Amino acid sequence: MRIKQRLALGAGVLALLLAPATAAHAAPAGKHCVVSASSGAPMVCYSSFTTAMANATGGRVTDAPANPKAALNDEKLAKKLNDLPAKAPSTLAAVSNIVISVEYTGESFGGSTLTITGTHACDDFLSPVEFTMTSLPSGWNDDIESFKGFANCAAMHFLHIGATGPFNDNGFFFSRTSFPSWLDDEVSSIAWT
Ligand SMILES: [Ca+2]
Ligand SMILES: [Ca+2]
Repeated sequence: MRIKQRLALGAGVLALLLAPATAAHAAPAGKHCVVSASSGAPMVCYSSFTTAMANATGGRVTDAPANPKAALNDEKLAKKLNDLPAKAPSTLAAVSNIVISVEYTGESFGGSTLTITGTHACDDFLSPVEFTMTSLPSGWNDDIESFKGFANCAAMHFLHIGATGPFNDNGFFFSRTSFPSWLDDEVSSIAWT
């Protein structure tokens, strides 16, 4: 079994253990942003998650559910996003239009969203790390409470900027419905592998 397959099983068990009863924080509503982990282009925000996802994918996924919580429980959407790396880009899609994760301001995929794109899928190995965001875009520092990875990318969320140091959550996950209390609303950088 490859390392990341074991990781997927472990994350599933952990997700059950961490399943929250209620949202701990009131998340700002109606903001759906897209940013590249690779290009350095500025973040762009939309009022609609469907529009954000269409832009994140270069027009290849135009029918994402408007409710981002429903969207992340939608296996058809997950399959479309996970299949993006294998598809030839359309004339609209840039090479960077692969969704590697969706970050949420609320627990259990609630609240506002930050869709993060990369140039390719992640491989099956934890090392090397494919993408690193050493700080988060404006308004997103210390505001993330859950996330889901795509394109085979597992993420490690860090307490501080720089994606280094001992105070990270010590593991890569494909999805988390909540973070431990010391990292809840405290994420300041992210790495994907
Ligand atoms: Ca922090
Ligand atoms: Ca890797």
